[in-house]
Amino acid sequence: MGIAKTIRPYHEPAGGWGALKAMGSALVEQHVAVSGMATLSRMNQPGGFDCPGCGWADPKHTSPFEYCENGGKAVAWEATTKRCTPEFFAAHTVTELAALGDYELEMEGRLTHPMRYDAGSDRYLPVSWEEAFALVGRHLNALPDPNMVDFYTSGRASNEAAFLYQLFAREYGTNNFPDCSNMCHEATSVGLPQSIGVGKGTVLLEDFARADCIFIFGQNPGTNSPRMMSDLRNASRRGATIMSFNPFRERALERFQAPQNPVEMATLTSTPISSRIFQVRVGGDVALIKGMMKHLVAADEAARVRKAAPVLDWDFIRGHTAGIDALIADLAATSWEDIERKSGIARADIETAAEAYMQAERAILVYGMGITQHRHGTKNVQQIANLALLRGNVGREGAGICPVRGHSNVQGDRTVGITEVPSDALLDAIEARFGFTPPRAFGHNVVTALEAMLRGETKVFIGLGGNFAAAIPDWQQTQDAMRRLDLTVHIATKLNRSHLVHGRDALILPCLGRTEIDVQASGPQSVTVEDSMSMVHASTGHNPPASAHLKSEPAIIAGMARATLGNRSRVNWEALTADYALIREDIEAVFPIFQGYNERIKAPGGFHLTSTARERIWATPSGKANFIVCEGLCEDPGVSGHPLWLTTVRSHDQYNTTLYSLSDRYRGVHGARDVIFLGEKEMEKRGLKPDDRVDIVTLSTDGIERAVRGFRVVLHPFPEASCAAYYPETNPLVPLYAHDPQSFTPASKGVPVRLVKSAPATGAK
Ligand SMILES: Nc1nc2c(c(=O)[nH]1)N[C@H]1C(S)=C(S)[C@@H](COP(=O)(O)OP(=O)(O)OC[C@H]3O[C@@H](n4cnc5c(=O)[nH]c(N)nc54)[C@H](O)[C@@H]3O)O[C@H]1N2
Ligand SMILES: Nc1nc2c(c(=O)[nH]1)N[C@H]1C(S)=C(S)[C@@H](COP(=O)(O)OP(=O)(O)OC[C@H]3O[C@@H](n4cnc5c(=O)[nH]c(N)nc54)[C@H](O)[C@@H]3O)O[C@H]1N2
Ligand SMILES: [Mo]
Repeated sequence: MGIAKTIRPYHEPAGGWGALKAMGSALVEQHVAVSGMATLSRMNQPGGFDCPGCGWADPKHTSPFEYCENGGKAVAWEATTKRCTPEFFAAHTVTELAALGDYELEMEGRLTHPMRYDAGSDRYLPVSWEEAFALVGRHLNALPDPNMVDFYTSGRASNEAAFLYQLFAREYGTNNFPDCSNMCHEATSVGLPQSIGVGKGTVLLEDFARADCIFIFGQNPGTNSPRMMSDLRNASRRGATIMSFNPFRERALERFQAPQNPVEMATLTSTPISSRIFQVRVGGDVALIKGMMKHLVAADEAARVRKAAPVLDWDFIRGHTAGIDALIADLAATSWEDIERKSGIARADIETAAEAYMQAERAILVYGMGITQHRHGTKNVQQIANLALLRGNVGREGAGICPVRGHSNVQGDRTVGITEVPSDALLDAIEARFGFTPPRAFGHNVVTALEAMLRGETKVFIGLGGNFAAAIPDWQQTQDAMRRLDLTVHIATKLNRSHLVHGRDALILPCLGRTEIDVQASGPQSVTVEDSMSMVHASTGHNPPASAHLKSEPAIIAGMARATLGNRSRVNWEALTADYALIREDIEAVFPIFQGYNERIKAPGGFHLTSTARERIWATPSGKANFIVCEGLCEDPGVSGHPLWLTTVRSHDQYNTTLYSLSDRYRGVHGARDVIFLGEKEMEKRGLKPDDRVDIVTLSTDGIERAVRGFRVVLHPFPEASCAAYYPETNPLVPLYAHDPQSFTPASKGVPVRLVKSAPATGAK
């Protein structure tokens, strides 16, 4: 496709008619035009299902229009009438399928039968559920050590499925729970407990209606949590100050036309969202936030001299926190010159942002993957906490820290026990309830799981949803390691890359989706999920299952558990599968915060799992909230010189590794994903012009070459020393070693790279 067709700048606001049109075409493309609309009307409603898209909260589940363009795409994707049947698998070898793109694989539609890999014909062949479960049992029971198995979870699994899954793995004997969260908000789960004693956000949706100021760091709400746009729009219309910090000028951070608002739609007007977007350099957030804090401290000092009202909340700082002196000393030792150079933002601009923050009585600090997916991800998160604590913006109405979670139940999965570092309290409670002794040794996260696979120690991989092989970093090495496994098992709704990067034995186990009716022995079942604001609520599917051969996730887990553990199990798997209310009783017994679980989910909107920090109770060893100093400003002190930092981002038309189309409307890219966004200065430095083809090469420190080739240069107003390209196509560039040392989050938003003009052969497309 020529450049004119590929690159077409988008001048409209985010949302609006463009969003409605895009949702309509997603429904048509998936052949669900009529039933899809009926399905959508039940989304996020009482008695309906929870949107399988993002983890943003819902306003009490009462408005008839609680869905958005990308939620609509997620539902259409699941409710599609297309089917990926045994006939399809019979017609293609796995080698042939592996040559297809990710978009093409999932476009085959919903999986209909359990399938087992047959090496002789290089095909997946149908297998009965009983044989599939027995195969899992045989492999697991043949291993000398349960820690040779990894139990991966993707964050769409319900609380009920996730709880059963961890129970199965722990009774089998391992805490190996690599989780999509390890590549996502782990820096939050590790960083915030050190700062404020809890690894989750501290705000509720109603706080957005009261905040005077909302800062958004490294998060793209118009694409990844579009229901948040109505909260931002309302805040903007009330006069709250919104400012964003992002290398991209994301359209939805600029202006938004609410598809639900008849006046904006009819008059083609929109609401401005951010009063300023500060285009921070990739990896420049520590510098940026230190700059803001430096200004706050200076302004406070000046106010003290003038005997004016203090800028810092000293009552809060003295009564509730520890570590302020070290923080102030570090800020004093950090020069404005370094702050400007590293963040790419002028001092005056940083001061403007800090002034807006100072003037707000109540501020919310929102952040996403632009903050967490760095080598200093944990430190990044903690700088946001520092900024909040300086003005007592935690545990007050209209104020707080708001990490925006990814998958719709990633937070819930962690709450109900998917963790590789279980507390004694959790293990004791499991033992007390079920009577088996769970293992105490900590297990694998994503990075350590991959390292163990590379060393050949791991033999079996089981995936509860997700697309592990595509989501992980360093494909060249890591996918090879996956191919050497004895058995790979994937519980999935659609065919994806992970099913083709398989072990010697391999199973694809197709499951019901969230939109579908789930009937078990006691009748139709509901599941529960927890959103980004810690609200727990029920989700009930209404569509007929995509195939009569599907099983629910809890039933599949129970089937594997029974086949593996047999009579030695202390868990009544059959009873739990027959009635999910019994699973919730078990969850409540193990986690007392779920007290009254089955009753409380009957309330529309569900119930809130209280957060201690919200009550200003600090569950830290010191009993105080902690200011935590980040030494220096650098992403990666090991990298010398001034490299170009690559960030890997989502387009508007993808859900993680699922591609809805090859376009990215708001950023003006159509029909192509092999592009690299580059600012004018960085292009000039390299003698590049738009449409040139380049190879992107990682500045690896382990001597291994990591490159992707023939990427098309797109001129974009991007900051210096920074560039961006799409995930997952650029995952081969992210070295496994390049992770945050504390949270082990791969640094997929900060890869040091160089660009090389592509050889003509790869360039001529
Ligand atoms: N439609 C849709 N919804 C989704 C998803 C999806 O793929 N599609 N994914 C779900 C999941 S699992 C997650 S985790 C969330 C992800 O949602 P987001 O957190 O929004 O994730 P990204 O789009 O990867 O990146 C976020 C933003 O960070 C910016 N950024 C990149 N590098 C930096 C940096 O160094 N500093 C700063 N300040 N900003 C930076 C990018 O330009 C981008 O605007 O969304 C969830 N919801
Ligand atoms: N370079 C780079 N890498 C990244 C990121 C990045 O920004 N840059 N982001 C990271 C993040 S934030 C995340 S969360 C991970 C995502 O990693 P994953 O969660 O592993 O990946 P997804 O793409 O969300 O998984 C999609 C697959 O899930 C299956 N699926 C969908 N719905 C269901 C269901 O209801 N049940 C079951 N059992 N299966 C279902 C389908 O088969 C589909 O193909 O990727 C991470 N990797
Ligand atoms: Mo995520």
